Order: sequence, then C-alpha cells, then structure tokens
Amino acid sequence: MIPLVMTSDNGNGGDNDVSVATRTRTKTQKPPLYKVLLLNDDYTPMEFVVYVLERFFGISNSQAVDIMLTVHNKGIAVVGVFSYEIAETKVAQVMELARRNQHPLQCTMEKE
Ligand code: TYC
Repeated sequence: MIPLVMTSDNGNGGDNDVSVATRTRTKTQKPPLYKVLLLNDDYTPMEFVVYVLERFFGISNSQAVDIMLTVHNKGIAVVGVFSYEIAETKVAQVMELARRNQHPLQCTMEKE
C-alpha cells in the first residue's frame, strides 16, 4: 500500500542530513601497450633493417643505425611501444616487406 502522506522522517533519529558513503574510484582502464621487438639473424642486410626502422617506425637514420646495431649485438631490441592494433600493423608491415625481399628478418610484439 502506498502512503498518502510522506513525512521527512527517515527514521535515522537525526537531522535528516543523511550522508551516503561514496567511493571515488574512477572506473577507467588504460589500454594495454605492446612492445614491438626486432630480432637478429645472420642474413638480413644491415641497410635493410635501417630502412625498415626509418620507414615504419619514423626513426631517424642515426637512431635507426643505433637500434639496428643493438639488435645485431644483443639479439633483440624494442623498437617502439604502441596500442595493440598499431603494434600488429607495424609487425605485419615489417614481416611483409622482409618476405617480399626474401630476408629472414623477424619482428614480433609482446604485451608491456
Ligand atoms: N645480423 C645482421 C647482419 O650481420 C644484421 C641484422 C641486424 C639483422 C638487425 C637483423 O634485426 C636485425 N647482416
């Protein structure tokens, strides 16, 4: 049954300044980021790797040479960090160009 008259008494025996506990957790999530990694091999020409870094990652020639040499000497290096879709596209672009040129260059991605 619906009461015809409602009073402002909320039964808390107080002054009706009812405070409601609120939580202020902002429910947003940062999108996960993915590292794009370049792997060393014994056959891909150094100039090809430098070209790939310049073309697909917008890296300057001198930085590209540095990164290429890091991969050459250490076996692997991170060449960039991107959203999933961008990382996936970069990997596909590198792998496709390497395949077309018959180089065994490997490029992969890994969640950061
Ligand atoms: N190791 C290759 C060579 O001596 C060069 C190279 C560098 C290959 C980086 C792949 O991701 C790579 N020709």
